[in-house]
Amino acid sequence: MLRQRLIRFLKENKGEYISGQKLSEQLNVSRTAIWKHINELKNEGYQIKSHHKLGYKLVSEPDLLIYEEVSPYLTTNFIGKNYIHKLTIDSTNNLAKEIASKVPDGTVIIAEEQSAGRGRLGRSWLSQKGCGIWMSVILKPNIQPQEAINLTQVAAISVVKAIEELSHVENKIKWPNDIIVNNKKVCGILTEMSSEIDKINYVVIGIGVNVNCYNFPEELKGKATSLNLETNSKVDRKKLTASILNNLEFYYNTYLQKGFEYIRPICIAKSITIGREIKVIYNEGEMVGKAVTIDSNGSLIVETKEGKRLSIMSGDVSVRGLLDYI
Ligand code: BT5
Repeated sequence: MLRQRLIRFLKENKGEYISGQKLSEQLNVSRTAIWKHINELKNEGYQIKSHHKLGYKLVSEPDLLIYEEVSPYLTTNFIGKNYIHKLTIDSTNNLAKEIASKVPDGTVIIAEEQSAGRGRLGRSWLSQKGCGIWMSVILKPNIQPQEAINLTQVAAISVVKAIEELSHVENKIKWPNDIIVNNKKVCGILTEMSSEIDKINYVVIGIGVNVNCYNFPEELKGKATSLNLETNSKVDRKKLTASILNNLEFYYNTYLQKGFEYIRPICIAKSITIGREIKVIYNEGEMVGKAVTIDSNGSLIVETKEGKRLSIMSGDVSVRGLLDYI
């Protein structure tokens, strides 16, 4: 694509003028086409200086999670090869579900802002403009539908590793789908699926990370945080997005090839839930016990006061001393 090649070329020569003539020769298009694309890029937030004799000089790129900005850091083979970026959207998971059957495995949908971001069980997910990573990944694994819950764990460890790489802050998984930094939630994962009895059509993994967000509404102040707030420094959203996707592809492949057993130790090591008293809320009621481990299916094993061991596949878990333990 011309646009991508133009951006790459400008970036390679960042801070230096390149003549329109040279650009048109290198990219094999007319100078008018270059001029048109440069204007488009300027409208999108690229700061490009134009000089009638010297040509064009890239001064800075916008803080947008567009493909051209994220892909230089991507090392994946299939995740993110098809990449859809929106400035604003209701929910990336909604669009993902709409198009999943028509797009390739590994398609990524990412938005700068969601007007109706969703959590589990009809809850909402605050997704303010330009400060977080709000994205969905469409996967088409050849596994049984009941195994799909493991993919939430695969995504969770991928986010944990990416945050460690980019932000060097300790972060842990509150089983099954929250990432916690300093006792507050920095990321939530929403996995949705379309399946038949023994076949998955697709899985959508929705990942929301508060990266450089500061203004949380009153009702979230005690329980939500961002990487920026916890580390006092701005985190590069582009690199973090790519790192989450790179890690996701790695752990997803590992899971598919070697099974959950292979990633289970990481899930356990990175769990903030295990070893603590928890309350599990089901449809039918609630239960208090100690989280002891994650078993080979990815279920959380809870031991009651009476010493009875129960295995929990899903449900709302609150951890004593954390967030919303009531
Ligand atoms: C989740 O649900 O944590 C799943 C969040 C998934 C969000 C991603 S963003 C991209 C994709 N598109 C979507 O529409 N969704 C996915 P749950 O465990 O049910 O937690 C929801 C609860 O987290 C809410 O009821 C709030 O209490 C809290 N919450 C809402 N927004 C938050 C935020 N930005 N940061 C931290 N906590 C938040």
